[in-house]
Amino acid sequence: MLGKYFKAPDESVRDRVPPGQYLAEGFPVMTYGDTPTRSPQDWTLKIWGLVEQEITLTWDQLQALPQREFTADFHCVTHWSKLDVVWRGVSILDVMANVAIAPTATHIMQHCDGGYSTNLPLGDFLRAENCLAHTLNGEPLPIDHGGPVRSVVPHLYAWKSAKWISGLELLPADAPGFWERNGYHKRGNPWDEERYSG
Ligand SMILES: Nc1nc2c(c(=O)[nH]1)N[C@H]1C(S)=C(S)[C@@H](COP(=O)(O)O)O[C@H]1N2
Ligand SMILES: [Mo]
Repeated sequence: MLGKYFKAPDESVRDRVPPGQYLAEGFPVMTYGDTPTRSPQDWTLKIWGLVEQEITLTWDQLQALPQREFTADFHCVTHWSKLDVVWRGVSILDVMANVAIAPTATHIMQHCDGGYSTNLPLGDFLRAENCLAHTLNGEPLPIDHGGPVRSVVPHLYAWKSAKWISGLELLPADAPGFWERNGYHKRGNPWDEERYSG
C-alpha cells in the first residue's frame, strides 16, 4: 500500500486522517463494474418512496438551486484518503428543501446509473455539508469520478458518496445497498473504522 502513490500523513495533517488511512498522491478512481455515461442534459434525480409527492429533479433545476463550494476530505475504506477535495454543487439540504418527507421515513437509499446503491440513516444524509456535486477542482465532474452528478457525504467512508446518482428512495427502515450487502459496514464511520460488518 505504501510507496510512490500513498504516504503516511505527516504531523501537520495527522489529526485529519482517520486511523489506518494513508494519503493518496492523485485522486484514485474506485468503481465496481462499468462506468455509465450520461450527458448533463439527460441527468435526472427521481425522489420517491416515503414522500408526499414523488419528484424528478432535472439538470437545469439543479443548477437553479443555490450553488456552493464544498471542500472536504475523502476517505476510501481501502485505506486511502484525499484531503481538501474541492467540489461544487448543491447542499443536500437545499435539494431536499422542497421534498415533504413522510414522518415514517428513517433511511434513504441512493440509487445510481449502473445499479450501484448505498444506504444512509436520514440523520447522516440531511446534513448541510453533504452535496450533489457537478464540479471537481473547478472542472466539470469527470465521468470516472461520477459525472455529471454524484453525492458527497464526507463524514462517512467514500462508498457512501454515490457516483452517477439517479435516485433517492425514502425508506421506513434500514436496508443494505450494494457494498453493504457485500460485507461493508452499514454506517461506515471512518473515525471508528466501521469498515466491514461482523
Ligand atoms: N455508482 C457508484 N458509486 C460509487 C462507487 C461505485 O462503484 N459506483 N464506488 C464507491 C467507492 S468504494 C468509492 S471509494 C468512491 C470513489 O470515488 P472516486 O472514484 O471519485 O474516487 O465512490 C463510491 N461511489
Ligand atoms: Mo471505496
